[in-house]
Amino acid sequence: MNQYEVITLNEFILESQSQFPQAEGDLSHLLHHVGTAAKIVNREVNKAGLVDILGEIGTCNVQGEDQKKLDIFANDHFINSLHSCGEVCAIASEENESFILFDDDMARNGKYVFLMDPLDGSSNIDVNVSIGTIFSIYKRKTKQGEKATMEDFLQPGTEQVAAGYILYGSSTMLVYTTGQGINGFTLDPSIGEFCLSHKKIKSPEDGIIYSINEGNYLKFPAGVKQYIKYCQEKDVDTQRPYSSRYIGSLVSDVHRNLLKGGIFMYPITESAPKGKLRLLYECNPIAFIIEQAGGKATDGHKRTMEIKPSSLHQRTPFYCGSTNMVNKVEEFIRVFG
Ligand code: AHM
Ligand code: MG
Repeated sequence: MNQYEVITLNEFILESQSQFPQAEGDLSHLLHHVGTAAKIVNREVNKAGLVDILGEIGTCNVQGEDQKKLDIFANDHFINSLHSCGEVCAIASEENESFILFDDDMARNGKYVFLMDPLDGSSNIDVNVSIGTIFSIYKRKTKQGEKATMEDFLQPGTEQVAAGYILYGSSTMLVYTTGQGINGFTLDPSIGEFCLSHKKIKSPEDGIIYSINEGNYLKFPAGVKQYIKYCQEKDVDTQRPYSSRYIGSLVSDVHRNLLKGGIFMYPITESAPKGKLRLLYECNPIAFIIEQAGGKATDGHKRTMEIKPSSLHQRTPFYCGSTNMVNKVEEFIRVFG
């Protein structure tokens, strides 16, 4: 690659596919459609302040949270785009109580199920702060041609064939993995293409950033409180005190920590005894990305991707980021609970 060569997302996807002669191109086709949907959502996110698309639409999603107009827009666009690509037989979304079954002939033959949080960090929309989309792709368990069932969705994260996120930030980025490391693409608005900008991202083993909603401090388990204290203590060798950074948008917090080194934590609290974040379409895809970058993602005790899911909107506590930092908080949880 010379210094002037630009590799677009689509070129990269095709090039990666060509390294696997047995690949049929269906996953590539699907990823291409994810990129297209991301561009359309990005366009709306960018003009959200200009048109009357901000604010709540007055309905609630399945978690009882207010839905924003952009959430719905993103949800609809991803669903439509993935339906039309024909590779996906069903979709599960944070915004829909049960999964959406595509029951036409073409989609029934789709090999994959797609899970997503179409617009994560939605409390940030109205205030022009970064938000994201998270997605996770599995091969279906049921046979092609049959109707997809819940069994297709309730697979452990270790079975993911691809996962990624789109970050709508100061620039828009798409980061994804198919299990061969992770790569990041930045949207060049002048040509309307995602271009390879972050090749083979590696998570630093250590970091000096911790990200957690400290407003919940009093409700945290003792081990997490102790770990926060550890982060704040002075120690020259480990460069403590660490910096506290929390955007309140999982994608943005994880992306920053992935590039700079750090830990993101969303523990159980008294009011959320199972944690807040959803296993299937928030934690598993992020865990796949983080692990592919050499980092670690757990529920405080065990590997996130090995949790056997029992329901679509299942929640889990989540600790992810630089391996040594995640090991450290696990140590505190083991000792103090
Ligand atoms: P959302 O999917 O409803 O936007 O909620 C998920 C978000 C994550 O992006 C973020 O890490 C977390 O919720 C923030 O929660 P809190 O405001 O409790 O800190
Ligand atoms: Mg979310």
